[in-house]
Amino acid sequence: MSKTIFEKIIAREIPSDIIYEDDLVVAFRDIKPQAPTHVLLVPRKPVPRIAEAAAEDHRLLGHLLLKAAEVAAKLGLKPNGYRLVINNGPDGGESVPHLHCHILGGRHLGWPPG
Ligand code: DGP
Repeated sequence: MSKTIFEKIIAREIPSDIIYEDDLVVAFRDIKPQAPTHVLLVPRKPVPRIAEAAAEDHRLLGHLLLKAAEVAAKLGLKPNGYRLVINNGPDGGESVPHLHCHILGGRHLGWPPG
């Protein structure tokens, strides 16, 4: 299987603005920001999408969410709030088949999403 663009970012094979990493996840700025702050938090393990996550990913998924909140706070988003988004499949708007959590903030975000 060929590497996803996010695996290449994680491996430093292509450049990106990495703002956090640990043994399980990596966070970097989205190349096409949809808000003043737009960061992607991805597991190092190439789980294609949340629908493909397995019971063994339990700890990884918990870690991902806790780190999303931590990274959002580090980015100064905690006082005004922010949104976490995980797109799944064509109708969900998924374009990269490597699980990622969008962290969006810095402006008021409308609801419902488009
Ligand atoms: P999604 O549509 O949920 O699969 O989101 C994929 C996001 O990935 C999208 O907001 C743009 C971002 N993206 C795609 N290619 C790159 C890249 O090469 N570098 C960075 N930093 N972000 C990328």
